[in-house]
Amino acid sequence: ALPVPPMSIRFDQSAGTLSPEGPTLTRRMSDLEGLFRDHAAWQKAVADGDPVVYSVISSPVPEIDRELPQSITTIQPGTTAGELWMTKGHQHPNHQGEIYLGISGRGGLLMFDGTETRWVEMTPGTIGYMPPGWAHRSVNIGDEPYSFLAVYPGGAGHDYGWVLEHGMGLRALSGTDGVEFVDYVEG
Ligand code: S6P
Ligand code: ZN
Repeated sequence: ALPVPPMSIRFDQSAGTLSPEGPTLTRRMSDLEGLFRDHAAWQKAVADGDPVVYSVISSPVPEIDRELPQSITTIQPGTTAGELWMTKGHQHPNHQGEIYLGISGRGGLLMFDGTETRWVEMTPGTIGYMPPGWAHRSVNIGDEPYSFLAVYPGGAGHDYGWVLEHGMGLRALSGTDGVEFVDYVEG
């Protein structure tokens, strides 16, 4: 990855693009294996068209030490057996902090340090802060796409295995009065 000059980066919300742009990523249901509590419902959703659950567009700032890359994640609204659609979730291997800024829609930021779970509700304008050592997952709690900006240390890395192994403490389900939380293991 090459260094980039000082620049302005434009987010076009209706087109869903950043310019200049960096890598983009699309995560479908099939990419979320082992994350939903109801495995059969997950399998059925994969067989049933394998919908896009979220996408991530990035600026060209490289993911290397001392840089500050940014990306915008958009999670589609939906549930799988009552569990709200979400990102895979990860831990930064070298325990570095990160910030999110809510852009549109309604979401939540679930954080887990291996012992405690915290939930931060995210609406447009909310800055969510993830201290070093807190794994994080984003959840769409509304009925429209939920988008947020992430700014993170370029050397932070993404450990997805940590979440597969330790979970996130709680799961976010769609309840009659909004979000309902259940224990991660028992569901
Ligand atoms: C990166 C930051 C976000 C996520 C994105 C997708 O540190 O936290 O850009 O990568 O929201 O989530 P995930 O868990 O699939 O990487
Ligand atoms: Zn992160």
